[in-house]
Amino acid sequence: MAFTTENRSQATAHTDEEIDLQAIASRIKNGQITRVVVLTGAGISTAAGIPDFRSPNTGLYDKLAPLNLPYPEAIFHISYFSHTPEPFYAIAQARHPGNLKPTISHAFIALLAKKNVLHFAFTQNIDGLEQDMGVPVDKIIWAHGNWKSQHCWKCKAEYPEDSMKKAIREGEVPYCQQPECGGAVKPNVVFFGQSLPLEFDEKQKLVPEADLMLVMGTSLKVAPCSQLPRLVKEGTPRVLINIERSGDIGSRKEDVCVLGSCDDGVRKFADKLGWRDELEALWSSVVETKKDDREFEGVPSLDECIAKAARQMDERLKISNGHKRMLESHLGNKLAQIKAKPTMQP
Ligand code: CNA
Repeated sequence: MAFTTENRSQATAHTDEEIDLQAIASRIKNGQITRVVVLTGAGISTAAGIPDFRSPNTGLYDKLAPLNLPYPEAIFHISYFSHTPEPFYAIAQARHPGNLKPTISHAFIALLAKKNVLHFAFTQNIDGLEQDMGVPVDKIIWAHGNWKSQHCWKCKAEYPEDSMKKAIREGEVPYCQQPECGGAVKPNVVFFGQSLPLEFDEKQKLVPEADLMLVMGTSLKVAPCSQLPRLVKEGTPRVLINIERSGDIGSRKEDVCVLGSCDDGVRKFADKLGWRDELEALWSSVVETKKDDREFEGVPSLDECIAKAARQMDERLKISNGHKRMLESHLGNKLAQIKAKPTMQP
């Protein structure tokens, strides 16, 4: 990214990325940047204890191997869920955000709103931690939905919150209570193969209005959110804070890639903005007061849930193989009896 040569010569001890971030921070402070559009993904919540999808070894897709799914994404695909919801609910208790607290990266988005520079935020996350952190609900879209409500995937009837929590806590599939339906209940998260909320199309029109786009904690591999950074006008800076490079960020001269953890990245950005103390105070005030959801006390870890589900699926497979062998032998005996008995022939 090329800002002024003055910026660069003033801070020769700093990396290019720090100089660029400082230049952007100065433009926010002096009011040249007032419309920040944020796009976030699973990487802003890994520090809260929720694994992302694709990080090697720690990501959910690698952890799901013992379940022998047709492919890892199947657990979140609507066509797989519609006939086999068990694996989703087997791990749901460990992924439910009941007892999780927002990270300082969530707090940074809330602070942008407090400073009146948050134009709009798009999150692909379903944990709802932005809301817990106080990001105003009219400034954010949960593009992939969240866990805060649920309905039957088949007849779309609402399902009570307390029954849902009980099912998740026990690792059981909740079924619709409507007469003659019996469909599996699904939290209102968008599965692969489902449409995004209707307002997504409307909200994405806000992206070209941005005078800064901040992308955090996403591999930019899931469409259509992965396409949002391309809607930013040429000449407008895009800042990526992520462990690795993602999407096409870095391909434009105005792009800044701050590689490393999201929490370190936002702290660095807040230092340059002179907002660090305010950021830490805002975060602590929420984290210290957020009450644990007692329903989720002592739930097993994700690894324990996966190991248990793998054992159960193995058991079921043995049972269904047993049934198959029993049926085969039963049919074999019947056929032998039929062959042995003379039947009436014309
Ligand atoms: P992803 O494809 O797993 O990518 C995550 C990205 O974040 C990767 O590039 C990682 O390198 C990076 N990353 C991980 N931890 C950190 C960290 N601490 N600091 C900086 N970078 C980090 O996930 P995406 O969000 O890109 O994919 C979109 C999917 C993920 C959506 O459908 C979500 O619903 C889904 N998801 C959501 C959650 C959640 O709600 N917390 C968790 C897991 C997956």
